Amino acid sequence: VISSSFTLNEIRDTPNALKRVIGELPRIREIADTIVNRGINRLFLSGCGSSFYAAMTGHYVLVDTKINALALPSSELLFYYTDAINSSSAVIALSRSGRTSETLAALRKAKEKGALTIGITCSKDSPLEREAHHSLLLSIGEEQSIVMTKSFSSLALSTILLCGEVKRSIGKELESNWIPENLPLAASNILKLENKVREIASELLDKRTFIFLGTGSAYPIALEGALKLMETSYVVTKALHSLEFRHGPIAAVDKNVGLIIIAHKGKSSSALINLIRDLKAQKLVPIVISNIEELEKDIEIPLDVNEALLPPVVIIPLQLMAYYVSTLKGLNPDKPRRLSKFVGRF
Ligand code: F1P
Repeated sequence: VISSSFTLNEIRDTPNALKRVIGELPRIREIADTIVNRGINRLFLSGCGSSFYAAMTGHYVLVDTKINALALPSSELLFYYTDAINSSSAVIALSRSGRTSETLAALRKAKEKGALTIGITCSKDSPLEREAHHSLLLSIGEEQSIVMTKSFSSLALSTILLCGEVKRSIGKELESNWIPENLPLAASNILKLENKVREIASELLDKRTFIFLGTGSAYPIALEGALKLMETSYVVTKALHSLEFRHGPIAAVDKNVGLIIIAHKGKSSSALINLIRDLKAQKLVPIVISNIEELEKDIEIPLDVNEALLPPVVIIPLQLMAYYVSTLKGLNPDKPRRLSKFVGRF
């Protein structure tokens, strides 16, 4: 195991990055007010790869409002949705580098169509930062790693907060368990489970396929956890909405398949408890990441806040798992084959 890995250091730096993002709340409120004052009724949340999954996390915050929020990969937004973009739309484009080709193309098209454009990026003076009508720069320290870790958590948190502030700005009260301030400490606490995650990873080295399950805001985490493992460990992975697992995919599972479920406390808790019980009855024993009291857990999520706020913290054990599966297999997660920090043309 390489001890000087960028990736590992960057995962460990997530609590600081999350503090930085929370420090941006005044700017985030300003942007949210701009969106609401413009009378926006349709919000497109967009990015590529990990940035797309970060964009997805914001969507859940607005489902109970009159704003129609839709998360799409930038390419899909560009190819199939531009006819739906007009001056009542806002496009929120996320990109660590601020240079991803599809994301920039979608942003430019949206501007042409009269939409309000918001860029969220970690890269100062990048085209995204310069060209969006309003941009939010996340100064979380350079991320050297090719795969996104603390930048994913930061982009996700900023999007969740932005959608939360949009909700507040249209006059909807945020729930009493909307406590983003608790996230940095929870991130530090979950990082203390690193040795446990490493142990779990060491038992997964012979698996050829992995299935990640999550409901609601844990679904983008399942997607990002699955992506992290593919990028670092070159295994085939799939993410599903948890209950969809029983509608077909369960047939394909055998001892070569690793099964991981993020069972977070919220609207689907009791269904998840039943699902896990049924799986165990069929001798399918998933790795359980959870903050539901009644469940036996492999990794406990040390956080009890609104479920929409969980993604930036809950992704951490999955990032560590990807890191350790990769290094224990003798691979180098700092340099995944065929990948570069961003894709510059399509
Ligand atoms: C997006 C991204 C990364 C991925 C890969 C290529 O980059 O898809 O998520 O790890 O290395 O680029 P960005 O738009 O966030 O800079």
